[in-house]
Order: sequence, then C-alpha cells, then structure tokens
Amino acid sequence: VRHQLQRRWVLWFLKADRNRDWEDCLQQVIAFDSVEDFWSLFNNIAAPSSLNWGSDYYLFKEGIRPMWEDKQNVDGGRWLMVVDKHKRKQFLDDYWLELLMAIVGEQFGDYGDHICGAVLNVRNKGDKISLWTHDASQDSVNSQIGKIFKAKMNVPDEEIIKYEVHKDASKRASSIVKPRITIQGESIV
Ligand code: M7G
Repeated sequence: VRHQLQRRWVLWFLKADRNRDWEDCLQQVIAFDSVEDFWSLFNNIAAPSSLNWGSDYYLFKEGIRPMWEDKQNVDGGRWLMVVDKHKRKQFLDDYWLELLMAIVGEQFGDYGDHICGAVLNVRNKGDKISLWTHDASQDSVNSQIGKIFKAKMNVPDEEIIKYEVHKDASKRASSIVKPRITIQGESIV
C-alpha cells in the first residue's frame, strides 16, 4: 500500500567544492510522492550531523530549483534558524526531520502553497535550517508560517528566528542581512 503525498518533492544535495561554481556543486538526489518513499529515502541518507562542513540538503517542491534565481524564489525569502554549535549533536537531526515531516505532511495547511522548500546548511560557524517561501512581501502569511515552523520543530520559545528577503541576501556584501520579520517567544517584530 502506498500513501500518496499531496505533492511531489525533490531532494537535492550540495557537496562543497571551492574549485567549482556553486550551481555545479548542487545535484538532484531523488523525487518522491509517497510516505513510504519518503521514509526509505530518509532512512538511507546521511544524517545532517554526520555530513561534512559545507554540505547542504534541499527539499523542494518538484519544479522549483533550490536557488534564489528560480521564478518561485526570486521575490521570496526564508525563515532562518541558526543552530548553535553546542546544540547540533542534540537537536540538529531532530529539527531537520520534524521540518521535513511537516512540509511533506502539509502541516502548514492553506499556507502550504506559499512554501517552496526547506534547506539545511552544515556549517562550522553554526548550522542553518531554513524554510523558503515564495513571496517575501506577504508579512502576515510569512509570520504565520514562521510560527508553525518553530512549533513543528519544537524550538524553545527563547530561540530567535528571522525572516530574510532573498534579494537582500543575494546582493549582500557581508553575511549580515537585516531581517524583515523576527519571532522571539510569542512576539513578532
Ligand atoms: P550559503 O551556502 O547560503 O551560506 O551561501 P554560507 O554563507 O553560510 O555558506 C554561500 C554562497 O553560496 C553565497 O554567497 C553564494 O555565492 C552561493 N549561493 C547560495 N545560494 C543559496 C545561492 C543561490 O540561490 N544562487 C546562487 N547563484 N548562489 C548561491
């Protein structure tokens, strides 16, 4: 018996390589559209905490390339949570699994149409988990998505998550992007 998901998803992997362009380091792993295929994939790939520095996973809706330039992302942005180095062992793998289950299981309800995909960046300076949405100007939609993002991963209230506009990130000279929305505890700023 196969339990169909509402949509088809594609997993991508990026293996860091300084000698190649960013886009050339990105490769599609597999597409799936059933609960069973999600689990067999998940059970067969390396856990986030065991990947090399610089690696990324991307889980995106089929038809959306996991990059700022895709037409579904070009006016979008991302909810970003940075996972402190000291918390990666305990939390990173669980956060990532909870987020994947929430998106393929359509836990964002009517906001699901606004979601493009989820990203994991394994970085020595702090791993990043993010959720990309396709219209960065829709503050109320994105705020609701941010609340669900935090709740589904069971992120402690005091952790701060920030919504960044892709156009700000892609134009940046430094790695500092002024967030458009911030959630800390119950408050949206
Ligand atoms: P990152 O991997 O998102 O974060 O971006 P990091 O700074 O923690 O490693 C690193 C670099 O990868 C960026 O400065 C870009 O050169 C490239 N890059 C990342 N993304 C998500 C994109 C993208 O969507 N499109 C393009 N063209 N380059 C990207």
